[in-house]
Amino acid sequence: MAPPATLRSGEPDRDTPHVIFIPSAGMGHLYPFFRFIAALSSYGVDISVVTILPTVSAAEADHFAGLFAAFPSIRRIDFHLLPLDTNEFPGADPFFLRWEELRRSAHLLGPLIASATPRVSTIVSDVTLASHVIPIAKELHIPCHVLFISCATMLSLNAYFPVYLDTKAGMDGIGDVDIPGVCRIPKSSLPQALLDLNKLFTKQFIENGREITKADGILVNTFDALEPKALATLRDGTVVTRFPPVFAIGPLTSHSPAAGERVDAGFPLAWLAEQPTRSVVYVAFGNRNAVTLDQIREIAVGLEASGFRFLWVLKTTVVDHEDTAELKDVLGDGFLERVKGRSLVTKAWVDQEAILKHPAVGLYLSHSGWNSVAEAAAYGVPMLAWPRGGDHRVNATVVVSGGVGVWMEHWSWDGEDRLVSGKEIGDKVKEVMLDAAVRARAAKVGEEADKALTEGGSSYRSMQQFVAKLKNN
Ligand code: UDP
Ligand code: G50
Repeated sequence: MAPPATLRSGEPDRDTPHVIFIPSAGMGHLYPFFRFIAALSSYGVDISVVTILPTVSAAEADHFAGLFAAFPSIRRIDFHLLPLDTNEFPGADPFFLRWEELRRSAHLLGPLIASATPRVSTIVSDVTLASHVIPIAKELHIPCHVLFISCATMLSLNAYFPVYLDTKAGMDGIGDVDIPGVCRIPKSSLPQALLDLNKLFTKQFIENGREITKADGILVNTFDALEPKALATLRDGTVVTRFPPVFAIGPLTSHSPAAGERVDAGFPLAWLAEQPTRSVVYVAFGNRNAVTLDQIREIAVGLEASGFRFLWVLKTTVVDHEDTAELKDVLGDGFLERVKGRSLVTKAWVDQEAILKHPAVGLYLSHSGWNSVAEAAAYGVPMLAWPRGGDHRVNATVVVSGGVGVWMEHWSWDGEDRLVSGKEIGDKVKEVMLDAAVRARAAKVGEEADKALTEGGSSYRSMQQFVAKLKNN
């Protein structure tokens, strides 16, 4: 998203806004932050980023280092967490625990923000920390924006869920949630944790949902043409009254290389470069494992049976540095040998955006994590959504309504011990790969995404409005 000439500035002057970013944990949360920071940095804004080291995963540490290397003028504000007694949360997800550590240390951010120079003019917080950061911002009389890393439909659920609890449930448990003006989310599509009000994630989600209504604005990684209804109803107060301004600034993408530009060097792009146009099924379920070993084996059967080339990014643990499994053990005897040449399976961190941008990719079999959906939308790659947990089913509703792809609603997700057979997976992959209508719809979404980001487009204008607001503070 290139800034307009009038906003491009040289040396920062005393009127230059200073934005302090407070990101959370997990690549799905850091990627949109880093992309937004990169976009904002070209608008002549002073930027500081609160950084917690060590990170939970190796990928997060690598990407923090990459951000500061690429943007030497961005200040790193080191932040040390108070120790958390993890025995309080047996079996909790390591990323949710980090969110909780951050939330419980958040009061220490106040002095850090107050003493930052030049004076902080706006805070941009991750949504997972919002209920702790917004009150601090209010105390300091500094405006606070929330960067919402999921879709606008999920934002509407986050904002409405506390209202839903106040008005109805609690007494007879959580049911379908009918978000005013947006859609009805069946109980079976809610993030699983929300069915249990005692879960750590649920407590955070409810507190954050209540507090984001008091933010000065919400930035969302989506665009008007993808989620017209959710955005319109959030903005007109139908979801909750007096909701803050919503800036739909997506799809957030990296700035180099430019869309359409081919970078075929390196792994696995060099391999992709040798494959015919739209011949490859890209398979990835996010930056952390979300699939059982038995299901991985069925996916392998399905991909092999589909007859198509595939590029499969396979993670076998939640945290990357614990992933020591050998692919040949995970996939079973002979699989890698049989598919060699026509396919690639890797456990490495890949540049997913470069993969989705590559013309050899014809389909993305995905867990429908929101960043992945936004990237597929940005590059017009059809998605076969197989939600695994959390917000994925809500995201998958947008995959369908927005035209990004199709969703296998009856395929099981985390916690349901039903295997989807290799035959079913293979048949569906084949069917969607050959479906010209699905491909055409996804391509149209890619065009809409381009339009949104180009001068005059909806996301471009939202970004300008946000920057103008920063400069007026
Ligand atoms: N990603 C990547 N390389 C990998 C794994 C993931 O670039 O090897 C990126 C992916 O492009 C996306 C993010 O990591 O931007 C994952 O976020 P998403 O919301 O899709 O899912 P999550 O991993 O949080 O479930
Ligand atoms: C991660 C996850 C499950 C999940 C979500 C994740 C979201 C995103 C929005 O990010 O729903 C969100 C809002 C408030 C909050 C946490 C997350 O407290 O594993 O559903």
